[in-house]
Amino acid sequence: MSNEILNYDKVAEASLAKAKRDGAETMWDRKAAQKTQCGFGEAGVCCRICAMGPCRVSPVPGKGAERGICGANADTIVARNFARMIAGGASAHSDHARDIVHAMHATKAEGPFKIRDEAKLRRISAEWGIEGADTKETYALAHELAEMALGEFGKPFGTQRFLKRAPQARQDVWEREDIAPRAIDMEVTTLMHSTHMGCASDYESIFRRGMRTGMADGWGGSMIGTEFSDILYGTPTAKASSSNLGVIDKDQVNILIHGHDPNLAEMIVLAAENPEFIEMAKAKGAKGINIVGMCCTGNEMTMRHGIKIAGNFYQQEMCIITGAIEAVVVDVQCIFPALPALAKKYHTRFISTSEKAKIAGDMFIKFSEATGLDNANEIIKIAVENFPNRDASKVEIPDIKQDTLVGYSVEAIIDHLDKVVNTNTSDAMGTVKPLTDVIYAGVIRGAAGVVGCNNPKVEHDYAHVTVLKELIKRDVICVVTGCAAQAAAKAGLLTLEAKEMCGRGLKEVCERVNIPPVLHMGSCVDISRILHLVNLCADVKGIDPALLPVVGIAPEWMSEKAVAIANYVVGSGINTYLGIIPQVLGSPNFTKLMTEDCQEFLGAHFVFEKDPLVMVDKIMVDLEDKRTALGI
Ligand code: BF8
Ligand code: SF4
Repeated sequence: MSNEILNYDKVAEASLAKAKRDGAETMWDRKAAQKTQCGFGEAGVCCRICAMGPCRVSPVPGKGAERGICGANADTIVARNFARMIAGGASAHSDHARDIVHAMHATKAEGPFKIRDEAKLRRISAEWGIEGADTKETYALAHELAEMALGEFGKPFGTQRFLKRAPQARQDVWEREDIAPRAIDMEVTTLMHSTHMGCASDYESIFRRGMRTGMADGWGGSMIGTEFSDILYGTPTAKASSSNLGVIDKDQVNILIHGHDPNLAEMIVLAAENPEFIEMAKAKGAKGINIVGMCCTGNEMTMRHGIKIAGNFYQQEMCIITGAIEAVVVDVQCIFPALPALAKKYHTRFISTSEKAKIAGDMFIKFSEATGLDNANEIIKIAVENFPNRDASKVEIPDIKQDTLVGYSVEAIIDHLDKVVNTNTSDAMGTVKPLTDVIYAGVIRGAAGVVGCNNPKVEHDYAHVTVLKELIKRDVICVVTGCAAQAAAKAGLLTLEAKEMCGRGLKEVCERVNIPPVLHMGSCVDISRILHLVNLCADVKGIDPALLPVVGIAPEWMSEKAVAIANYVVGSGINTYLGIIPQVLGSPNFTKLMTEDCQEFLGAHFVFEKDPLVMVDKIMVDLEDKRTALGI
């Protein structure tokens, strides 16, 4: 096992050494077993869309087979493979959102699924044109809005309702280029159809359809997921939390919540407050119940409740290896199928809860809105009863944790800006204008959304943290979500003290507004919060967001969801920097379309750059070019 790429992370070394002692297999062992990864797959030129194949065309033009059996060339094969990743990613985000909407449809005043942000319910209802949004009875309105939202997935006509949030100039681009997404399911289905054997072969046409499907994710599924979760569980406000494996407490019953959908996790957090369970835990010899989060379920719960962050994607095995987790509870997405077998090396119970993500190997407890709180109670009981089974000789929790600030929804950011504006000027309150103003004034040179996963192709967290540190040093304010946010949390960047790492301008802004230079905006569906924020800033000036000095960055991405995200960010006019090269290089034409040509019709493009320091240099040139073009 090569540990070179783990050097950056101090937790990893000890944790993996312990795994070895315990005879536990990790992702690093499996990565080594994979040996050299397939060059055809890496270049995107392997096609197994039909059973005449698999066909592999040459990743190097002019060498070897140039076409599959049906005649598809590298351009078509690469475009189709890439498009199908977008379809996978858009489906995952959007189907998650649909479950949130169903939960909203099941709300009742007497709970446990109830409306917690009524003002937002009424605001979104008014935005979507529901008559009587101000006056209707809360739950009648919630059910009406939920039904309307379900229509966004399958309505036969029209485009996504949230598109109207963008400035007119951007909406015009979408209309002109025919990338305004229609019903979410329709976009995914159409894309799967287009990329079926013997359908579209024109790579640009496939790219555009992929882009529209990505847009259905960002402005449809993800935005619905975020906004409706806020209505159900509360819009996040700034709060303190802590992060890294050290948040696991050897004296308590530790429950790890992992995945993406907050519906069950909310019930678990609610149920864990029950004094009966605390007493039960004490009777078993524990001091209490400690819920810790991972991946985006962790992000959802830290944003709304300050739940401690055990780590990001690549630490999911390390949590179990501490030997101190009584139960791992998972919902959907980014969960290693390896976890149940790893859990069996310890006393840990592994509980999967979604039929969409039933994971073989230990327990399955079927979650539904009707039984949600009962499911949560059962899970907590299992965890508490498992505490005495813990083997003290196997417990080793790295003594590393970092205080962190979380909870920066768009509303929370505006709230912080208001507090400054209110005391110092007569500017309008309740807007992002002060943020746009400091960018235009040059105090801040620009803004970056840093998002996405971990990937064993690179040093873990190194790219995230390097990009963030270098950008804030250069007065670029950063917002983060997903596993990038958790990397930032562990590195101490989500603190007020991190202002000391900033350039002079950003430091002053952090001091005046009382915010960290890197703001945790939530889970990966919450990249829709970033979209909303950027579009509000553009709206202040009445311009296309493509003109703003703003970039999107995914330094260590790995999932199909990240591909969908990158597409909707570019489609929204924001240049997007990818630290992991997507599997498209087998088609120089498609690569050029992504990295250059699409600039012409979308006003934005992708940039592939593995080296985070070189990436930052490129980003600074990009931001300064945008500033020059704006005359600021
Ligand atoms: O949706 S950043 S590894 S946890 S895919 Fe997964 Fe990637 Fe993490 Fe969240 Ni997003
Ligand atoms: Fe081969 Fe064409 Fe079938 Fe793909 S669709 S597997 S290239 S024959």
